[in-house]
Amino acid sequence: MSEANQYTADNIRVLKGLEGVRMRPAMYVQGGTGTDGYHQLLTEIIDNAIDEALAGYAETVEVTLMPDGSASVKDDGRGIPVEVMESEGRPAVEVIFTELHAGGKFDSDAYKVSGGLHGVGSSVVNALSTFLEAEVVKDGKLWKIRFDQGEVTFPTQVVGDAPKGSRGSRVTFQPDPSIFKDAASGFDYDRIRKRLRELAFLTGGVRIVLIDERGSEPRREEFLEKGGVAAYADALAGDGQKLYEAPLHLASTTRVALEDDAGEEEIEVEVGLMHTSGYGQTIVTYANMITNRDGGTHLTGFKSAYTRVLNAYAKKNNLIKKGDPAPTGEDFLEGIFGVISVKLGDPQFESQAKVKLLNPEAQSAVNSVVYEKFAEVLEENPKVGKTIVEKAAQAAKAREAARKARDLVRRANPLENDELPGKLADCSSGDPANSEIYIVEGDSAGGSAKQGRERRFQAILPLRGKILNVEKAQIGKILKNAEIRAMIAAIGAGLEGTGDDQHFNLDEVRYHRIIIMTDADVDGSHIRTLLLTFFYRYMRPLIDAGYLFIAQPPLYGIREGRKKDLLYIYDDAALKEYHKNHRGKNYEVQRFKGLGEMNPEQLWETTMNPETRVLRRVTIEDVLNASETFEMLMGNEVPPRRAFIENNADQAYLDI
Ligand code: TSJ
Repeated sequence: MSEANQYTADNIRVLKGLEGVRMRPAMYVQGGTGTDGYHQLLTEIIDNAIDEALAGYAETVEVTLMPDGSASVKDDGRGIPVEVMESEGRPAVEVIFTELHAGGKFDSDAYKVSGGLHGVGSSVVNALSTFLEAEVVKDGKLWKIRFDQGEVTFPTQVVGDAPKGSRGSRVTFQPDPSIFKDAASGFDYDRIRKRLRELAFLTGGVRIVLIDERGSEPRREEFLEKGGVAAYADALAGDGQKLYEAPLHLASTTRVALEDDAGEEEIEVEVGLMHTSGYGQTIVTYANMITNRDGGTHLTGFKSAYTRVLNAYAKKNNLIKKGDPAPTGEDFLEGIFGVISVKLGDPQFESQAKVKLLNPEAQSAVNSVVYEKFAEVLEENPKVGKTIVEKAAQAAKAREAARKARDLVRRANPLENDELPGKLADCSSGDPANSEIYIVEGDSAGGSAKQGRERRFQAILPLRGKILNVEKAQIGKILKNAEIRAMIAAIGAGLEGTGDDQHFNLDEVRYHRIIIMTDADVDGSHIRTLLLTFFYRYMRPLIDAGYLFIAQPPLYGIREGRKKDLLYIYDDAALKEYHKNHRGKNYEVQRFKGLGEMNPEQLWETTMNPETRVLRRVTIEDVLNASETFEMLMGNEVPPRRAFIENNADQAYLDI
């Protein structure tokens, strides 16, 4: 082939590749063509800039959301290479944005710890964008290349001079709305903000700026977390009572053997810890900056080394009194806030959603780093070691005491016998698959629900007032709480996570739809959060099985003129829409503050009738997002908790 023919053939091959991406976008973008996939494009570009910073060449990464739906990502690094690549006969920057498998130097070891789509990523973004522009500043020159629908429309060239000493890359792109049809609302500021805040913690020292140019006033926020994962753990602990001053930071890069004699690999391990006087366990895990909500090998490696170090430390320093129960691994973890971050070459996950890390080498890496560094930290900070062990010893004693108490009251304990709670209005069907239970806030709404329900398959359990925050109470106290006992007894399948031999048995669940129904106000969302936390900690299989739901009562009732029937409106967006379409303003809007404001018929009609109601199935993500810890940390509002709940009460469980 002549050189010219070779070039043409190459171009055709490239276009075919990108055409394939446009034809089957969901095959190339995790998250598909909806809102998730749309944001994944931005994540991919951001990760490339973050990589440059992590490699030590850039200090700042800036993300700007534009009024035309485009986004721009800028760094002050070395600049995307623009020189013509010998192997390809084209500028590197063009290859990066057009070759599905950008090979060679871009797959190099130094450049592959990003959480993005790796290699294929940037070209996939290009293929799915109406336009993409890359600007590169290096050696005093500004370079530019532009693509429209993936095709080069402005070839790589110098377009001007750049200020002396300036350098970096900027990529601007606009996701193609004809591909992302379900992502009409564009980039979600809060979602991106949350990710950037997370990245600031995970990169420890990279300055990340978010600018929104879409509103009437531009908005700008800066994230910089020099303390890295330790600052992250500290922030997670929030205003909980901390057991020592400075969060612990364990970090090292270690070389571990791969399985099947596949050689060795360097793995970067970073752990941040803060212990509190609370009773919950919050450990968040990341592989290559992707969160893994089900943990995996890194978490396993952490727990075993952590327990080993503390056991050895307690023994060596005689910290457990003779006759006292020995703390278990779980006891040592009581009240902990932790962040585990690993960076490895070829992360393997259990599912597409990357919820669980599988690499065995990550387990040995975390294990060895934590074993060495945690032991060192305790040696250097004997007060910290003593405090952690004393807290665990306390936990072990409390666990023992709770077990003894439970043994004593076993007869009268609704956890172990079949007696149903008095306030439960059970349904008559005995078939769990066709039975549902409404857990209702307040006796009065409970009363309406009892009257309004379809008795055959709908059971009602009213709860009185606030429910216990299970994150802040010891198991013995949790098991004594009347509201919690009533729920356990009504659901009928026990509970787990109590640190002894009890288990939750999904097969024994008496209702396959468990529906949380709370008021649409601040207290209502707080109660809902507490209930979600309870189900997450003690009946998680219920959530995994998809049995847990949130009822969606209407927020407003609209009376039009003299019409007798109310028109129900379920969210603020719908109300806005209604206002827009009814400018005569001959109608009256009533806001339902509580379920109690509806009579039994209304409650049935709007919220309980399976033919017309909308239920929201609860996912693990919902629970994690709703947990107070994450709200306080990642939420947007300044007096964090209540304001956040208030602002997001109606959105907290929407899949956005
Ligand atoms: F995604 C992307 F490719 F479009 C992209 C890349 C987007 C953004 C916003 C930044 C980047 C990027 C890439 N910033 N910095 C770099 N650096 C390199 O690609 C680079 C530069 C120099 C050398 C070298 O060996 O001299 C190597 C690399 C990988």
